[in-house]
Amino acid sequence: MKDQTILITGSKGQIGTELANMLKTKYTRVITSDIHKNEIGDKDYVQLNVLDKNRISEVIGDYKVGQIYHLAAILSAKGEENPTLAWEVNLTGGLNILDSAVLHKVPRVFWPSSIAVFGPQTPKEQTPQHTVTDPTTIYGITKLAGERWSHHYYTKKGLDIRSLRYPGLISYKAMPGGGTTDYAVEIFHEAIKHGRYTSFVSSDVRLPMMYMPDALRATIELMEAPTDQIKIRSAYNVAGVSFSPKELAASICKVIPDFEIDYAPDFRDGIAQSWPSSIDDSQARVDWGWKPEYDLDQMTQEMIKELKGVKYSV
Ligand code: VAH
Repeated sequence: MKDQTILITGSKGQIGTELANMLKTKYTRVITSDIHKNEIGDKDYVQLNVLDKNRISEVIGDYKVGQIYHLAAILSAKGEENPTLAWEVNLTGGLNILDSAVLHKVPRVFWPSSIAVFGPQTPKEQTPQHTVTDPTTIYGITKLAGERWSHHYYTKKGLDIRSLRYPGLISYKAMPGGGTTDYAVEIFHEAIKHGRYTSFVSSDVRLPMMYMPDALRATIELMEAPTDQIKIRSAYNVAGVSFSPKELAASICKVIPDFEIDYAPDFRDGIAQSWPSSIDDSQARVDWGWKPEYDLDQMTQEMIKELKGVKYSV
């Protein structure tokens, strides 16, 4: 058990929920935080609004935080519906965290980016680590700006900040909120409950995705890598599996043969079409030994097994 105190923001979200549990098995103390009240009376939970710079500094100082995982963010679809809020939470909130980390000399900070930093002019297949980034969503703009600020805080202020361009993340323990890739989580719940799903992303739009266990391992492996192995201080490309709604439905049919999908694309289809289809993560593999472990069918089988067991007990 490493003798350090970890602070997680956005700990009630899709990633934070699971990352907190994993870090609690590795570190002496994990302080979870989110904007919501603490209904369950967890003594190591702090209600924290990332726009409250003074409170952030107070929490980091009081708990002598050794690492920060800053996950609080407004995702792509919700960000299009409320651009100002997305910019405030994702950028101003992020800079509040970085400034407090510098002030309190926090040894390491994780602030994730996303494949949403890529856009229509980005090469679609095997998108390189260094390439055109022309995001069309507010979320993607905030994540690209966040990458450049991270590089600035590393080179000019000596902050050991690390980041990953997360693909769409698939998990069964906590629901995603307000994203475009949420379809790839909803589909499993609907497949089990109703045997059918109407996708808001068109059938042939392939997107880079990753099963949550791979994403959590990538995050912790990046944060625990020796400093001299980290050559990218904007954000690393990482890849898991790429698939389209049609390919995901075919994988589900191998477990639930009668499952049916149909399509009603909405504005989120346009967002998905602006993103790459697959990611070249060779630099992460070389620098700190990244390698995914789940393929599409392994993810599908585990998602359905766990949801049937945990949530729907069918
Ligand atoms: C979203 N799940 O859909 C997030 C993610 C690449 C997508 O950033 O907005």
